[in-house]
Amino acid sequence: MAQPLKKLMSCVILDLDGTLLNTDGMFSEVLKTFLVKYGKEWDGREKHKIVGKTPLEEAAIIVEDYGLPCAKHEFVNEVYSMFSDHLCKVKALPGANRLIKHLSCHGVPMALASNSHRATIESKISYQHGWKESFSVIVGSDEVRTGKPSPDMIGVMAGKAAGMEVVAVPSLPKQTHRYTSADEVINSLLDLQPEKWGLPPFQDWIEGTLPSEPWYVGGPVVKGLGRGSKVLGIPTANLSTEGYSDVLSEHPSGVYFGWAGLSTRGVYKMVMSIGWNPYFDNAEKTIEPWLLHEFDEDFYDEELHLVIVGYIRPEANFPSLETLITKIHEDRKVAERALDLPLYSKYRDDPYLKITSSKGQ
Ligand code: ADP
Ligand code: RBF
Ligand code: MG
Repeated sequence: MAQPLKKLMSCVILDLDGTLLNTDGMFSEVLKTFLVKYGKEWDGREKHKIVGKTPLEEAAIIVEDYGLPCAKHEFVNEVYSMFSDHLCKVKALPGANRLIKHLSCHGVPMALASNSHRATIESKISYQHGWKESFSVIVGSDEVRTGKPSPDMIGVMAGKAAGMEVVAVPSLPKQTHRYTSADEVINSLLDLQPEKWGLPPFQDWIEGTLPSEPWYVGGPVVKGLGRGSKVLGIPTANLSTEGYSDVLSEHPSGVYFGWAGLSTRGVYKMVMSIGWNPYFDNAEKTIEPWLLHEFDEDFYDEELHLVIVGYIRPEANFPSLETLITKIHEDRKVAERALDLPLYSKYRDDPYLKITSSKGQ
């Protein structure tokens, strides 16, 4: 039988801020510092309004909302000079380096289209190893007649207007509904499946898991919403997200696995969810490790340290509680099996799991 023709992508156009680079984080940092000068406090309330806006539009919103006694262009200039001092600290978002390396290794031409000015783009990416050489074309908003959403400059609407296939990666949580015109909305670049778009598939998945450099979270086990055992039959020893905003912003919400050390008991395999539990639509982000061991009793307040070694999938919504439970049990099996691989089992001996101090770091 004849196969339907698969649409082959010949090139990829990438957005920069909030897609490849964690510039949102930097924006808040700069604004906080800036507003203090005017005796104001940045509370993050503008975040939703300024995503995807040009710098002048952003400035207008902020100057107005905070009632700043300065002209918009002064604000832009000042914030921009502070930006340039912060650019070296901007981090690549999860999966950005992996994607760029993958596409360049396979000779897929890449372009970068950003609403920043060309010079700002150049300095932003100059701190990221190997990025500049990977793009055959870089276009800034000062180099086209009309910026996004016109197709001169690629955004979701712009990409569709130009007849392209568009994958959106919202940089703020719970925003999927704002990208209905995209062909797919994914939670982070880790979830991109290039083969869906006629591009070479990633080959770094191992038995249903994506290995990562290990990362560390710990603290006393806190009370959750009392749902894990009662509603799902799956207890999760919740950790407080306080003090972990940096680590958490570096890692997308999702299902992860690794090793868990309990101060008085030992080291166990662990599978966990981090995020807003779309099925329950939590208001707060939670860290919920399920230790893969039968315990005879609760261990609230006990010190729990986690070494997270890989990723399994994004958090998802489910049509029923049963399907959610079935999926979590699948995650458990994936984690249990993977943690026996030498690649992951070696972290069982990580000193972070042998807790000696009373407080997690
Ligand atoms: P909560 O909403 O307070 O987190 P859960 O129903 O999720 O309540 O139950 C979690 C508690 O159950 C943990 O804090 C821990 O004390 C206990 N517990 C017992 N067995 C396990 C396990 N295998 N993994 C995680 N927690 C467990
Ligand atoms: N909740 C969701 O709403 N969507 C998920 O995809 C999801 N995946 C999970 C995966 C694992 C391994 C675990 C332990 C939990 C997951 N949960 C998910 C979280 C679950 O909703 C949470 O543990 C309960 O709400 C109890 O607080
Ligand atoms: Mg819990």
